[in-house]
Amino acid sequence: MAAENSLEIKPQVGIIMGSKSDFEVMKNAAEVLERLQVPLEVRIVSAHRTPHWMMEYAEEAEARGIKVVIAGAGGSAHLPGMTASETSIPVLGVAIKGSILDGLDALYSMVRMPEGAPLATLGIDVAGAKNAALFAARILSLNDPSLARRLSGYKDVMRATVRYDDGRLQEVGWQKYDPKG
Ligand code: RP5
Repeated sequence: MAAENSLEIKPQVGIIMGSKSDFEVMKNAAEVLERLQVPLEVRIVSAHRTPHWMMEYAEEAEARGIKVVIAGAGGSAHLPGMTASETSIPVLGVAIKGSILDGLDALYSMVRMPEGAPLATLGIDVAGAKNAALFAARILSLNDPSLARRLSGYKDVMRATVRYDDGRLQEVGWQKYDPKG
């Protein structure tokens, strides 16, 4: 019903991945955005197995209210680049490590985009996925002061964690320090 639909929170970030095998990495991006209260959607969109669906997603994302796409893929990794080619909104690529070549194949594929089709490439695997989420949030925070405050709080927690870790290291001494403890 129209009244119900108007209350729906539209996703602002679209997280897409080439395969369900990318999920364990890409869910890290979703978790960061959820923590920052950024509305998101998570979809499986394969450049090679569902090329028409990929184009449809890229063509319609902006009109559906998506402001940034985070695209993760491994291997030849065409999804992020092709999505960046079709849409005008920012696309952030995450290279998935996969079972061979350590993710360098996907990373090189993403950083070799030709002039005119910009794809921001954030890195490989979990750190790449988390940083893609933080970068997406930074883009959105330019027009959202309360998100900017939440991002600042995220940094505060990070800083406090490092200071706590250092405090523990000093307390027990490096000879006895257990980083997992
Ligand atoms: C890519 O191929 C996907 O992004 C995935 O990283 C990789 C392997 O996919 P599966 O064979 O595991 O489905 O398109």
